Amino acid sequence: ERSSNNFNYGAYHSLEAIYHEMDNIAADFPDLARRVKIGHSFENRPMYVLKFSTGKGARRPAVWLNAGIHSREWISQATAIWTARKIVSDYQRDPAITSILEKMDIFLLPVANPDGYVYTQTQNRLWRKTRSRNPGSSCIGTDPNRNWNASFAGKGASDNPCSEVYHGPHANSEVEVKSVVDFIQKHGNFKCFIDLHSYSQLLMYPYGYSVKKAPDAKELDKVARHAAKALASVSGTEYQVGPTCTTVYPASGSSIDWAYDNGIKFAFTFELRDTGTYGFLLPANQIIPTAEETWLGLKTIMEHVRDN
Ligand code: ING
Ligand code: ZN
Repeated sequence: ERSSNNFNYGAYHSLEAIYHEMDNIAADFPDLARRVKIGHSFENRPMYVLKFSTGKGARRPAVWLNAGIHSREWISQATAIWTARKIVSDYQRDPAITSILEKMDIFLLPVANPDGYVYTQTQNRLWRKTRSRNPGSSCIGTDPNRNWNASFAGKGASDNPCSEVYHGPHANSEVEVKSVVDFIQKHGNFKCFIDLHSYSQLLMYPYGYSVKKAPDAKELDKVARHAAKALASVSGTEYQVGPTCTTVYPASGSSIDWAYDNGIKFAFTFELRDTGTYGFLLPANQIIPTAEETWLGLKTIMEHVRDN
């Protein structure tokens, strides 16, 4: 049974509600969207992606849109599910998304850290990490954005399980990270990886693990500036653009550095609204304005990927 129009995109939702809305989107647009289980979390919750495809050929060039890797950054998961509905609504209406989907598939993971998300809704609103156990420590969880196999355990990550940036016992130790890595590697044709975080209003590209310049830095900077400009055109929200390491701080083992070093050239991280007034506790009345402006940034990047 369908219930497409009762999900309030201007509110924050439970994991179950988000998963149910993903199912509804797929049911409403069976020729365009499919919900795919890519794995499960430490606490055995399913991990679902929406695959958007116009169905012409297997393993087409693809875009990975990642959200909610840090559970407390609720604007990320909320922007992602809004974006899912936007893609199906605008296909064959907006020439930009239509042409993107004529050439590429989009995979969208709205809740990359389901256990953490449930924990922020029930126990501790400001929980960031996974919920995996750490043998020999009473502290819980690993930072899933320090756990990727890209200069693992280097600068800007901690070997202390009690740290908010604990890198975990080894790269891909977190089943949530491993599930994404395995899916992307098995697919083999991803051209773009975008990770949505909050907050600070930044648009960044590799590297975080070093101040070394990415070979494609010039092009990535140009694309990011173009995207930030499009984003700002909606309601004037200003983003700073640059490589992670010098724009925020050094950080090893991150998703976009792994993507970039594994052949996915167009690797970006958005730090969504705001700049600190509300921080992680962004009021729900900013969800739709944030998602609307972010969509223009995402489309600008995907159009560049389409044409390159
Ligand atoms: N910020 C990111 C973090 O993981 C980041 C910054 C982006 C690091 C890209 C590495 C790569 O710390 C938040 N808010 O989580
Ligand atoms: Zn984050």
